Amino acid sequence: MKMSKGQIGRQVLGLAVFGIAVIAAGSAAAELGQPAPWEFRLQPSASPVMEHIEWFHNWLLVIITAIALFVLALLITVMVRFNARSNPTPSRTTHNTLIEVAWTLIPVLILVGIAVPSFRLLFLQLDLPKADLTVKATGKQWYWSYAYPDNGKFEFDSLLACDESRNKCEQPRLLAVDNELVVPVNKIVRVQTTGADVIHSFAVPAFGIKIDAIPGRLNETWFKATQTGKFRGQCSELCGKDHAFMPIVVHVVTDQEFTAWVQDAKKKYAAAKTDTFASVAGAAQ
Ligand SMILES: [Cu+2]
Repeated sequence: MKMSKGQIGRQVLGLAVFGIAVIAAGSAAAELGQPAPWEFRLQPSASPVMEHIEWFHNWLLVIITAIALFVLALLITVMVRFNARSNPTPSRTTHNTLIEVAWTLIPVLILVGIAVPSFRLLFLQLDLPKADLTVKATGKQWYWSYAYPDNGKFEFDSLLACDESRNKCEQPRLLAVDNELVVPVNKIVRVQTTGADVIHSFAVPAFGIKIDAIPGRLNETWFKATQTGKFRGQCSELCGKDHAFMPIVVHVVTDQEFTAWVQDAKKKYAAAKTDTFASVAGAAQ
């Protein structure tokens, strides 16, 4: 099928309009703590670590865009100015000290410009600040159990809610649970993860955390939620047939709400499993 210039123009215009619409929808639909249709950017951040990740992501985007444009410009120059027709007798130059020093030094400087903020981010993620609260998340086939070792030692299971069709549920499909992990706002929460059967992974995009939950090991990460609300994540390690059905919901509340919730939770989940707390205490030593 042959297309006229006008038809091609209209198709290109159509694609451009579609592209802009997708970008606009992606940014407009961004909702705190959960994914949105057509979203292609990072979820809005709600923790200092995620803010840093977002900044680093944007910084890398600037660098790679500049490099790609520079290489493209070099390629076009070579193709246009130095092809056999426009440049029939090529120069026989083999060395240029200035250019050789430049193409060694500039990439080194670019790498240093990437490495410094990258290490700073790694330290921020891995160097746990003094925690106000510890929660232990145990990945199980296929749900999470949460334990609160310092707030009265209780533990409960968090199972998928709303697993029927989307119409029957007010909450986002496959991202809602019956018992949410509740934490106070602006407090440093240490998350310890382990697996009861196979490897799972505890991930909440808005907090910038993703950490494997491995049987026989206790992994640690931390977050400080800077806003109240519900923040949703999913198990991020293929862990079996219901891997897609073990979401994570962190409900961030005010201090007073948290204290009240702990009082209720202690009664509700009174049958705490002592072995869980023994392992948390053992790992802390
Ligand atoms: Cu899992």
